[in-house]
Amino acid sequence: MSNSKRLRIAVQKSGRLSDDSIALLKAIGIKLNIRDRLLIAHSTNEPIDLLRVRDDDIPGLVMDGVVDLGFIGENELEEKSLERKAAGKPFEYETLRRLDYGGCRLSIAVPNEMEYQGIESLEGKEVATTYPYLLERYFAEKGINAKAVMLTGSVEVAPRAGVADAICDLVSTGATLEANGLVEKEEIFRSKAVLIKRAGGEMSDEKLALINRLMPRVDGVLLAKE
Ligand code: PRT
Ligand code: ZN
Repeated sequence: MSNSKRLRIAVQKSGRLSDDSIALLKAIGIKLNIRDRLLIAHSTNEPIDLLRVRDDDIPGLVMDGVVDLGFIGENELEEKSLERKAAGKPFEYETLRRLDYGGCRLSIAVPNEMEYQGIESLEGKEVATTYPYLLERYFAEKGINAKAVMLTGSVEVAPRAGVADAICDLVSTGATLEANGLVEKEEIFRSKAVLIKRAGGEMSDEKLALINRLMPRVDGVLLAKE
C-alpha cells in the first residue's frame, strides 16, 4: 500500500494519455528512468515511483489508496466511481488539476439509416458501450427505457454486427463514427485528462509537502501552454 515513503503515481502504460502524462512529469522537473517493459519506474531526483498500468485500473488504485496520485481521463474516472459506488467499494478521490490533453466526448451515435427524432427514438433499444454506468445514468435522467450493452472493444461495429441498435462511445475527430456509417446524436459527457489524489487515509507530511511543491510547477506548465 502507499504508506511507502516514496510518492506513488499511476500513469497509463501505453495509450493515448501516456506520452502527455510523462511529458508533464518531466516538464515539472521529475527525472524518470522508464524501461518499456517494467511496471515500476523510479525517479532519479525525487522520492517518486511511477506505476505504469492500464488506464482502467487507475481509478481503483487511487480510490483503494494503493497509489497517491493518478493521471486519468474523466470518462474512465466517472464510470469507475459509479461502478464502485454501486458495488459498495470506496469511490472517493480529490481532483488536483484538470489538464490540457486527452480531450474527447462520450456520445450516442446511431446508424445513418435510422430515423432519429431525439432521445425518445432510443426507447426500448439496445445501445453498445464500454461505459454502461454513464450511459444508464443519462437514460435515467432523460426518462428513457433503453438498455446499455457492455462491450469492451469494437463498439463501433456493434450495430452492423446486429449486436445493438446504436452505440455510445468516445469521439474526438468523428472519423471512426463516419467510417462505420454512424451519426453522432447526443453528447452525454465531456472529458479531459485529470490529475487526482487519493482522499482516504493519512498521508505523510513529507508526501504532502512534495505534492505542494510540485503543483505550482504543474500550473506553470499549463499556463505556459495556454
Ligand atoms: O490499454 P489501456 O486500457 O490502458 O488503454 P485504452 O485502449 O482503454 O485507452 P486509450 O489509450 O485508447 O484511451 C485512453 C483515454 O484517452 C480515454 O479513456 C479518453 O479519456 C482519452 N481519449 C481521448 C480517447 C480518445 N480521445 C479517442 N478518440 N480514447 C479513445 N478514443 C477512441 C474512441 O474510443 C474511438 O475508438 O478513438 C476512436 C474515436 O476517435 P475519432 O478521432 O475517430 O473520433
Ligand atoms: Zn483502458
